Amino acid sequence: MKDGDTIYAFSTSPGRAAIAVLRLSGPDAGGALKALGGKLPKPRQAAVMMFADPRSGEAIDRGIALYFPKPSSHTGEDMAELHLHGGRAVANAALEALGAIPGLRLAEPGEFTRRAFLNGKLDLTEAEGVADLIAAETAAQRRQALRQMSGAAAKIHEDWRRRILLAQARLEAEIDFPEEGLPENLRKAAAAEIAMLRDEIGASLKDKRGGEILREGFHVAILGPPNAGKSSLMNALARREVAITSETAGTTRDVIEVALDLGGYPVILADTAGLREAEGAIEEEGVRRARKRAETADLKLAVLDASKPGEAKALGGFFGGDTLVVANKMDLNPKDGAAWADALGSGKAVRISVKTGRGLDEVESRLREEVAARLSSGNAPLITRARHRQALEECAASLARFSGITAPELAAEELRRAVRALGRLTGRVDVEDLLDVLFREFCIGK
Ligand SMILES: Nc1nc2c(ncn2[C@@H]2O[C@H](COP(=O)(O)OP(=O)(O)OP(=O)(O)O)[C@@H](O)[C@H]2O)c(=O)[nH]1
Ligand SMILES: [Mg+2]
Repeated sequence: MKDGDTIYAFSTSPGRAAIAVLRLSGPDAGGALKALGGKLPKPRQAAVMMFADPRSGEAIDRGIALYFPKPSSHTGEDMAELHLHGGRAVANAALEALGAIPGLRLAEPGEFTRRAFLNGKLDLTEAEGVADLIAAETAAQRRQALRQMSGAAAKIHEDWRRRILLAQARLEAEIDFPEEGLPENLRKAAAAEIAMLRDEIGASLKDKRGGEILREGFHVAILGPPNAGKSSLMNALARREVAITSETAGTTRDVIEVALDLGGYPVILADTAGLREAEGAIEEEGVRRARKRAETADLKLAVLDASKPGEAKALGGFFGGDTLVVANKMDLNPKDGAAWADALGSGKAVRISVKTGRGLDEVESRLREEVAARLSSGNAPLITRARHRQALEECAASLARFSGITAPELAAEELRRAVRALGRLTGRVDVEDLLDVLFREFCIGK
C-alpha cells in the first residue's frame, strides 16, 4: 500500500439504488475525473456530465461530478466524486474504466478515513465518531456520535494535553535553571493546575459507563422463577414472538436476546431460564447462564408470578440493587403475591398481566426511565469506548503519582506519561497498531 497512490471506491453500499457515489482521492483524482467526464468541473461545484470509458469512448452513465482540490477536502488530498445511478452494470463499468487508468487502484477498507486522519483532518476520536454515526441505530446513539464526530471530545482532550504540557514546561524550567532565581511559585502553579486537571478527568471517569453503554446497548436481563411469564413479557415488549412460551416450567434454557429502541435508547433484552433447582443437565446449564447474565446486566428485570407468593419469598436474596420488579399474572386475582413482589424491589413492583396487557405500558416507561437515568447523566459523556477509559485512567494515575512526588525530575516524568496517555487517545502517538482495526469500521457494504 502506498499513500501516494490515487485510490477509488464506492462510498455507498452495493446493489440497486437510485444513486451510487464513487469517490477518488490522491494526486490523479482530477485527471481521472477528466478522463471519464471530458472536463474538470469548477472546484466544489456540481456539474452534470456524461461519463464514458476513456479507452473505447463508450458511454457509462450520465451523472454529477464534483471536484475538491487539496487541501480543502475530506482527506486533505485532491478528491473527486462521481454520482452515478446505482446499478451493478454501471458500477462495474465505472470501476473497470478507472482500473485501466495508470496510478489508480481500489481503496483498501477504511483508507479514505485513514488518509484524512494522517493528513490531520480529524483526530482518532472524531474518526471513531464517524464510524459510530454510520452504525447508529437510535436517536440517542446518533446524537452522541455526532457530538464526538464534531470534535467535542477532541477539544477537551487537547485542552487537557496543552495544560499538562504547560505544567511540565514550568517544572522543567525549575529543573534546568535552578540557580536563575526563577519565581518559587512556578512549581506551585504547576501543582495547582494538575490538581484541577485531576478533578476534571476524575469527573469524566465517573460517568457510570454511560457513553459506552449507549454505544453498545443497555443490557436488561429478564429473570425470575420458571413459568412466571418472562418469555411472554419479552415477546410483548419486542412485539413479536421471539421466545417460545408454554405452561411447562423450564421452557427457556438458552439466553435469548432481542434489540429494542426504547425512546431513542438502544436496549438489549435478554430472556433467561427460570431460576430453580434444575431438573437435568441442560436446564442446569440454562440456570447457570441466567445467573451469569444477571451479574453482567445493566439492569435486572425480575418477573414474578403474583399468584405464587412463596416463589417471591424464596428468591428474596437474589436480586439486590439495579432491579425493576414486576408482578405478573394479576388477572388471576392473587392474594399477597404482589405484596411480596413489592418487598423484593427497592420501590413498588409494577403490577401487570401479560395475558390482558395490563401494566405493559408502565413496564416500558419504567424501563425507559431507568435507561435514561443511567445514560443521560448531566454532562455529555466523553468516553464511548474501553480504549478511551483505559487512556484516561492511565493519565489520571500519572497525575495522581505526580502529586505525591517531591523530586522534580520524577514528577516531570509522570507528566510526560500523562501527556502520552492523552496522545494515544487522540491518535498523536502509538496509533500504528490501532489504525488497521479502527479504519476497517468504515468499510461500507463489504
Ligand atoms: N394467566 C396468565 N398467564 C400468563 C400470563 N403471562 C404468561 N402466562 C402463561 O404462563 C405460562 C408460562 O409463560 P412463559 O412466558 O413461558 O414463562 P417463563 O417465565 O418464560 O417460563 P420458563 O421459560 O419456563 O422459565 C404460559 O402458559 C403463559 O401463557 C399472565 O399474565 N396471566
Ligand atoms: Mg421462558
